[in-house]
Formats: sequence, structure tokens, C-alpha cells
Amino acid sequence: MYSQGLIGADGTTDEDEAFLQHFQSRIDAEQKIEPNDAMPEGYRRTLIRQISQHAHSEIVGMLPEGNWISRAPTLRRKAALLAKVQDEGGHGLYLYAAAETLGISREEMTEQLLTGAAKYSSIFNYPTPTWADIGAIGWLVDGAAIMNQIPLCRCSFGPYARAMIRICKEESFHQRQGYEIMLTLCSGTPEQKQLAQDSLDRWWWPSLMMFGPHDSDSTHSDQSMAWKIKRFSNDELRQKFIDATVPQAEFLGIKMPDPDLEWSEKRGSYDHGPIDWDEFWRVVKGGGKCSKDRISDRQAAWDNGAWVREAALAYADKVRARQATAAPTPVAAE
Ligand code: FAQ
Repeated sequence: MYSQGLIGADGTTDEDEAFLQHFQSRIDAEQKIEPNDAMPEGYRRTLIRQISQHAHSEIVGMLPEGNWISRAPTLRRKAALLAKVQDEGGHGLYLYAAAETLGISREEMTEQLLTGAAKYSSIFNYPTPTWADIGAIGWLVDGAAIMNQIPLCRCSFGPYARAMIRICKEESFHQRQGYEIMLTLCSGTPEQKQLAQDSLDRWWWPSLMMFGPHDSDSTHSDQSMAWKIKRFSNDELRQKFIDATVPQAEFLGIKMPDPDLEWSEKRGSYDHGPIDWDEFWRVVKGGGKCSKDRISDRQAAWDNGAWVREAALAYADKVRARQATAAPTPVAAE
């Protein structure tokens, strides 16, 4: 039956009213939905879309920072950056595994990324020309990611919520690592401080865009909030991020590139200037400075890894065949 009240976020649902109401009552009672539970098709598809896009973002997000591993200024910085990038690979893997519980394979998700059917975060289409960008990514990009992801630890879908708990712990280390790079640069020579300022100028607006379009242009928010996948709207989280980050820039002694940024006593929040949504949509649609490189790098990694996947599958087949022909293990005498 077509249900007007609980239409799936990615299309219509066939489920009848009683089924949908029962599902919604579980959500309203804050019960976690697990992979084998009955769920509306729209809920399943919304989660596959969001979790797989999140996983792709983590994996593509390794590329801008990977660019600096071999050029990190000290051994300590190199070790920390290597660990951070490795964590991001791990986050991608937990998230792919969470999405797989919903009935999509890793191969399908990868194909969707490589053909452009699935998105990944706009932020990773910007270049990292200086070392300060590694500081700005940790401070701002991980900072924005944490603001968005802490509420996802309470997402109604169990595997996603549980993956987010560990991911958020690691992201906070990443954020501090980035802020510490910025602090070191800002306490250094005027040239080093200028590098930090230039990086803030380039990353501030794209970081605000990470939270997604204005609420009025967000196609999925209403349904995702009703299903308690999202707990806050895009604009609410963006505002929380601005309010938390402006004092951090003041402490560093560098300036946000927004002449309209001003504390509003009335709202108890910062007012900010207009976000360039044309730039956001251009980047989301593949027109970012690094968009083509990011996808061709992922394609090359997928192609170059084919022999590893084939070998792992052949080995798993061999182990299965050996187990099938092996004599049953004798039961130990008491
Ligand atoms: N970039 O209706 P909404 C990280 C798309 S992880 C590209 O508001 P929704 C860790 C959206 O998909 C960063 N596309 O969508 C790290 C939709 O298009 P669709 C990733 C965007 O899903 C740090 C359309 O616009 N984090 O940084 C973006 O309700 C450092 C309409 O938008 C996550 O993925 C965007 N920024 O809300 C790694 C968190 N924003 O799918 C390395 C989980 C929106 O219909 C280094 N995801 N779109 O074709 C979410 O919380 C949500 O999906 C939002 C978007 C808030 C991102």
C-alpha cells in the first residue's frame, strides 16, 4: 500500500500503514534497528546511500593528506600523519562493513563511487599545496566531521551507530593533531604564521559546506530526522561548528576569512556571511580542482588491487575445500 505519511526518502514504499507505524514506534522508542530486523525499503536505501558515501569520503579523504606523508617536516609529524591516514582507511572499512549488512556488496559500492553514482564529501576535492593544509584539515575538516558524527553515535541503525563511537574517538585525536600543527605554525616565524592564515583562508568556507546544503535545500533531512538517522539539521550543526571554532582561531591569532562574522548577543551565536552554494554544487557535481584526480586515483587503486582480491578469494576457496574433505575432529574422551 502506498503510504503518504512515511514515504521513503529515496522513493515510495510499498509497506502497509500498520508496518510503517510499528517501525516508527520502534524508532520513537529509541530502539536500535539491527540488520535482520524488518525495515522500510526507504530506510534501508537511505542508510546505504549515507553510510556508503561516508565510507567513500573516508577513503578518498586519505588522498589529500597522503600527499604529505613523504614530505612531513619531522619524523614525529610523519609518524602521526601516517597513523591518521591509516585510521581513515580503517574508518572506511568499518563503514563499508556496516553498509554491507544492509545487502549491498563492497564491489557495488565501489562501482557506484567510480561511475559517479555515489557521492563523497565535497571537501576532498580541494588541493593541499602546503604543509599548513595538513594542520587545517585536522583542525577544521576533522573538527567539522566530529560535530556531524557525534550525533551519528545515536543513529537508529545499530551497526552505523556502533561504528561511529570508535570513529569519533579517533577523529578527536586527528583534530588535536591538526590544531597542534596550526599552533606550532602560529607561534613560529611571520612566514609560518602566514602559511597558517593562507590555509585557513582556503579551507574555512569548504569546511562549512561539508555540513551539506541549507536546510531549505536539503532533500533528505526531514525524513532522516524522523527516522533518527540524523539528529540535527545541516544548518544546526554548521552553526555549532562555527561557534566552537571561531574562539580557536582567535587563540591562534589568525582571522576567519569572513568580514560578516560577528557575535550576536541576541542569538548567542555567531552570524556569518553568505556561503557560495554555486561553488558547493559545482564541486559536488565533479567540478572541484581535484575531482578528476581523486576518482582516477581510486580507479587505479581498485585496478591495481585486483590480484590481491583474487588471491584472497582463491585462498578462501582452498581453505573451504580443505575443511570440507578433512576428517571430522574426534570428540575428546572424558
Ligand atoms: N559533499 O539532503 P542532504 C570526514 C549531497 S568524513 C558532497 O542534506 P543528507 C573524515 C547529499 O549526499 C566526511 N555531497 O543530504 C575525514 C545529497 O545528495 P544525494 C563525510 C553532499 O545525506 C576527515 C544532496 O547533497 N561525512 O571528513 C554534501 O541528509 C579528514 C542533498 O543533501 C559524512 O558522510 C557534501 N558535503 O545530509 C577523513 C557524514 N552534503 O545523496 C579524512 C555522514 C550534502 O541525494 C580527513 N553523512 N551532499 O545524491 C551525513 O551526515 C549526511 O549525509 C550529510 C548530508 C550531512 C553529509
